[in-house]
Amino acid sequence: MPDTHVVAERPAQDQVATYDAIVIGAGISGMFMLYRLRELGMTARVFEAGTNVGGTWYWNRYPGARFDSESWTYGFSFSKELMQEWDWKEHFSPQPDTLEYLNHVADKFDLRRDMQFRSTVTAAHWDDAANQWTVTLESGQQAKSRFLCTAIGILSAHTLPAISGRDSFHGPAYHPARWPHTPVDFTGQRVGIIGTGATAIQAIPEIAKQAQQLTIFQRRPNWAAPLHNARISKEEMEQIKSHYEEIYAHCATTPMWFIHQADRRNTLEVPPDEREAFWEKLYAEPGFGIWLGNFRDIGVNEKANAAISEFIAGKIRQRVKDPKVAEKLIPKDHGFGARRVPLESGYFEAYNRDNVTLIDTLQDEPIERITPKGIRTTKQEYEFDVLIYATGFDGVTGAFDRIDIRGTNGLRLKDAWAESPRTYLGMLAEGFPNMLMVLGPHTARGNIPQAIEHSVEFQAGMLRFVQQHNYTRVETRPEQVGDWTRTVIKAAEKLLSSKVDSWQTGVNRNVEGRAVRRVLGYNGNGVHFRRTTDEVAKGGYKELMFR
Ligand code: NA7
Repeated sequence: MPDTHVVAERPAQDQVATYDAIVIGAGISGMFMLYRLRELGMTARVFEAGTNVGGTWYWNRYPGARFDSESWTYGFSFSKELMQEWDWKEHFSPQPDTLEYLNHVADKFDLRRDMQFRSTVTAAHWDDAANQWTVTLESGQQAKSRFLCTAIGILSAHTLPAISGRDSFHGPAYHPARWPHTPVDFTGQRVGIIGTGATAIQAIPEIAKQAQQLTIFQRRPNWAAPLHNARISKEEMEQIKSHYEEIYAHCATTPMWFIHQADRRNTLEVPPDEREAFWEKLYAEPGFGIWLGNFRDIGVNEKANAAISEFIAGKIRQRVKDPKVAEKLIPKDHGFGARRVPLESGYFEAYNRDNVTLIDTLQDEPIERITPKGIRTTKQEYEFDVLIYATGFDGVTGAFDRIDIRGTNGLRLKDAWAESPRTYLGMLAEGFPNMLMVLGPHTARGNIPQAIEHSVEFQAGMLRFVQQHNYTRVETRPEQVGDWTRTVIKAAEKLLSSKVDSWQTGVNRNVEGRAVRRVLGYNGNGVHFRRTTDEVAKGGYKELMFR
């Protein structure tokens, strides 16, 4: 994207500018937060590490990157005009189109005027006497604000593999979340990729088409199901536009804010033939239906989960020609849906190509080290021209950990959350006044932009309340934080996903101290979450303390 738009000017180094609010991050969260702050008449500054807006869709430019959620439920819904003027081209938008959309939003609402790019926030310290935050950037520049809005995303702190020799490789090595801005040409290249999460599952079929040889180092396989993407015709888009209100209203009634609603029946109550037919239908349909529109007990009942897992395993066996490779691609340590289900477009068929090799690093050939030439396993050294570390993220709390955030009495957020995050609704943290989190830990997520809009609307309402009463400070009550933390932990207890290592349970062995599972999101029903926040707002925010 061109960086020629009007952007906020930097103040001279020795000036400390003061704003009503500072927003960290210019992704979907930060963009909408800025829009609402302006409406409230507040002065605001957005600091963003990248060179333009887009967040996740700015950084993740790897081949095959796209939505796994229906495009037409994934845009902003706050502006009817915006919804009517934007045409999604595909049911599951590819990254370049999504970034174009977000740039369109930034242009339309002239958002960049209050944004400063190439500005990584390294610290945010609360001054109790002044009721103010001081934010420090990597450059040393500082700014002050009454409110601090963290809009830093749940998957923004990317992690490289903690494998010895990692930096010794002579060729280019890329993490998908720091992909070059010009396309990488893999023609004639020997490519090695570590990781088989949602990112790799999107990238592998695309890279396989180009590379001379693609070698995939898989530690644990993931259950994946077909995306079934398609272009959206003009007529279809018109049809979608005329139904936006119903579509978004419908999403608001589902637990994860997607179009998919779980089937009310329990798996094993349904006769096997009928069950198979239902699963065949879901497997042939686009999107998350096979996961979120499945029988309601597949995520909590071991036997039900074993049945759907066996169905999906059968599909993998059908699609992958070499039975040994197929077996390696079938997860054995967790059931279908217990980790976020990656949606794929020809992923399993990629293993039928002559130029693709799967190395099972758990069962067959553990990686010993990365070498100047490539990757050495316990069996041999593989030589590569390019390496890709599709090794994921320090999810949810990782981006917070990378900023030195200090609240009252110098309390470090990282210490306060060492064992578990402690928040109220995932939006306010105990001991951190005037810090508002969009997509903070323990909030409801699901369909991310809808979660963002809901969260920003709640926070904007709260700020309006602050203005109306001439308050300067808002914070949580410890008892509310305790109650909410217990609610969140209880909601996760019965889920099979809580018993599996993943970024969602906070496990990332590439990061020190991240080997223990934690609950990082609110896994209850999104409908209940909306009700709870609406009641807090209607009741005059009695759960919060104002001064
Ligand atoms: P994921 O889903 O966390 O996947 C990361 C992958 O990298 C996963 O297969 C890991 O294996 C593997 N990994 C990580 N570290 C290593 C090391 N050191 N050695 C070998 N293999 C490793 O991240 P993604 O980027 O794919 O997707 C993140 C989310 O983005 C996704 O859920 C969507 O919501 C969008 P493991 O499974 O840990 O054995």
